[in-house]
Amino acid sequence: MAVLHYKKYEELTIETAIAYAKQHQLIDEHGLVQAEEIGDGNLNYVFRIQDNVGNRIILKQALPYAKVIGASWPLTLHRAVIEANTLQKHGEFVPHLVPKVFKSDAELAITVMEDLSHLTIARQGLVAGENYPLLAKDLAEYLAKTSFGTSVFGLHPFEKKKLQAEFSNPELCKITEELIFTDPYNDSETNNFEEGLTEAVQMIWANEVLKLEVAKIKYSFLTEAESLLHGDLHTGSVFVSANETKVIDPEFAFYGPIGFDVGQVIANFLFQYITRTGEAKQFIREQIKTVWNDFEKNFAQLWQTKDETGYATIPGYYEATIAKIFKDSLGFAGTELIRRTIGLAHVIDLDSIEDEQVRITKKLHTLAAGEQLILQRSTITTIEQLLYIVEELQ
Ligand code: SR1
Ligand code: MG
Repeated sequence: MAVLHYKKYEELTIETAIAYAKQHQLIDEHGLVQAEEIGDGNLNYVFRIQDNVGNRIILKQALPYAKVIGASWPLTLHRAVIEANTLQKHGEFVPHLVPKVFKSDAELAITVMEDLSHLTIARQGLVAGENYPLLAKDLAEYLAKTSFGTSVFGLHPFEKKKLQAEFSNPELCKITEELIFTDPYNDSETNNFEEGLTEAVQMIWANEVLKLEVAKIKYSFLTEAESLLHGDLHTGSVFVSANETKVIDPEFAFYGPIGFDVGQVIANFLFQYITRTGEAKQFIREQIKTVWNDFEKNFAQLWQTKDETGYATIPGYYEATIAKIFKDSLGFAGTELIRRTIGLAHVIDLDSIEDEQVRITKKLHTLAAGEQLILQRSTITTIEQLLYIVEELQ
């Protein structure tokens, strides 16, 4: 057996990951073990390890660079601590919707957690045509309970400020600031789009009205420390089955505007809404309505029952707050639609469409929807209106 004597960070191999798990009694020390590296994300190693007496764990290690780019893009290891602490903090509000954390090791940037491999990554399942009846409802509950519970509406301001400092995550936020709010609107090297989109992309780069609105949305992301967000809540960050949902991977967590997480969820359902047809499309339509309506229902209930700071007693404040979150969500959803189509990090919902003509048409639809959500975010007031606008752009 490989023996670990780490004093400082070192990248794990399958052998040393097993050795680590044994040393820390996370699996049976003497039994037979199976392990594989299953990470398919952009940033980390993910080892699934199981022994022959029924223990199964996930051992995730942050790399000191972005795996998707290579060593030329260094990245803080502290994100592993942010991830483990966020899973635990969010777990206080929605224990059934996040994986259990067994161990967090800041030195080696390791988080050991519950193995969820009986579930499917939501994006993969959705792209394969699956429908998950609980997904939208569960995500709405996660969004409402984590955002309310970590905001000044649900926490004493001292506690909120303490958490805000603890979850400072500037390097990961910088990735979002550049990849979502800056690069897609400029001729940046990180952009990645196919030739058939060139004209549309150049129109985005030349659209000063759009760029002004994106600048305002970016400012909100940079400055509005409302709640402890997941920070990267796309459908690749969710494990799901017909009767279970688990939100994973909150390494981008930070204190930001509530609408950022909500908007990312809506946008990632919109990729499915735009790419599906017929009944399957209608199913997603209902899921998108559920995301917003259940988010609002949960948030309103918390507002009425768990108000920490007295805002619930001020007539009109709830309405103003929820309207702001809705408007922010539309703006953030719009920027997510655009960046996933022409920026660095794409989605298989679009890229896996084999027919080039269909793929380009869907991507143009996504770009148009993104633009309209950004530009009309102050005048769209209901989720049905949003869906109508997206549909009309077809
Ligand atoms: C270099 S990281 C690229 C993207 O992957 C992550 O999941 C985030 O979405 C980030 O924007
Ligand atoms: Mg991730």
